[in-house]
Amino acid sequence: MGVINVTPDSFSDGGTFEDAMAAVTHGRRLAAEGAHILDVGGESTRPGADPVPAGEELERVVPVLEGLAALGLGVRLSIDTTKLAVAAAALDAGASYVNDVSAFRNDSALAGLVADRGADCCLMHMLGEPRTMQADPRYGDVVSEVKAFLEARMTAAVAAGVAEERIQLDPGIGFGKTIAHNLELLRRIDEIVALGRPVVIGTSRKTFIGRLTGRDVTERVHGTLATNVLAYERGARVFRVHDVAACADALAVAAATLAPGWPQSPTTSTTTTT
Ligand code: HH2
Repeated sequence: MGVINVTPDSFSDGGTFEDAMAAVTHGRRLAAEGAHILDVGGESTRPGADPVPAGEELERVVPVLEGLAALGLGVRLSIDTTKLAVAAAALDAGASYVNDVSAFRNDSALAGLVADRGADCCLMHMLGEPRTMQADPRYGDVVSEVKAFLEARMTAAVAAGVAEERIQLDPGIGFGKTIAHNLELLRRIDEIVALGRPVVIGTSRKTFIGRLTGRDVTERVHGTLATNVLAYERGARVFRVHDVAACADALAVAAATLAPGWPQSPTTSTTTTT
C-alpha cells in the first residue's frame, strides 16, 4: 500500500504533493514500483495535528482519486479518512477501500456506507485521538488490548452489514503507543493475525524508527524494511509505506525465502538466458 498524502502538514511528506497533478504523478510512480493499493489522505493524523473540515479534505483528495482512476493503473484506490462525506465522495471518484484510523468510531455511519458500496476497509487501533494520543499512553498488556479492540470493532462493522471478508485490521503503530508498545506489537503481531483477517502494518518512517536509528524522517527506509520483513514473517500481509520500491523488493525476497519449494512455477526461471 503506497502512501499519497495530499496535505500541507503530514509528518514525513507534508507539502510535497499538495498539488493534485504532483500527487497523481507520484501515485503512478508508486504503482510502477509495485504498490497494489494507493492510499490517498487529505488530513494528517500525526501527533498534535489539527483536524481538517470535511469540505477542505474532500477538495484535496477527490481530484487526485479521479486523476488516478482515469489512468487505469490496475491498482486499488484507498481513501484514508474518518469522515462519511469524504469517504462517500472518494468512493464516487473511484476508491474501493476505506482506511479509517478511527475504526468507524468517528462516524459510525461510515460502516453502513462501506457495507452498501461493497468496499473493503481497514479498521485501525488508536488510543485517544491524534491531538493527545502520545501524551503518556498506558496499557496493561498492549497486544491483548489492541486485539480485543480490533475484534470488537470488527464485530460492530459486521453488525452494520460489512462482510467480514472485506475487513482488514491494523494495530495502529504509533497511534497512542510508546516505542516499547510499538515493538511489542510487531514482535507479537501473530496474535493479531490470529483474528483471521489480513493485518495491515504502518511503520513507514515513523518516529520510533528515528529514535532507534538516529535517522531523520526521510532516511528511515532501512529501519522500515526491518519492521515490515519481521511482520511479514509473523503473518502480516499489507504494508503501508512511502518507499514502495524498496519495500516491494524486501517483501519479494522475504516471501521467496519463506515459501517452501521455490521456484513454484515452471515459468519462474532461476537462470538468466542472456
Ligand atoms: N499511519 C498514518 C496514517 N494513516 N493508516 C493505517 N491504516 N495505518 C497507519 O499506520 C497509518 C494510517 C500516519 O502516516 P502518514 O500518512 O505518513 O502521516 P500523516 O498522518 O502525518 O499524514
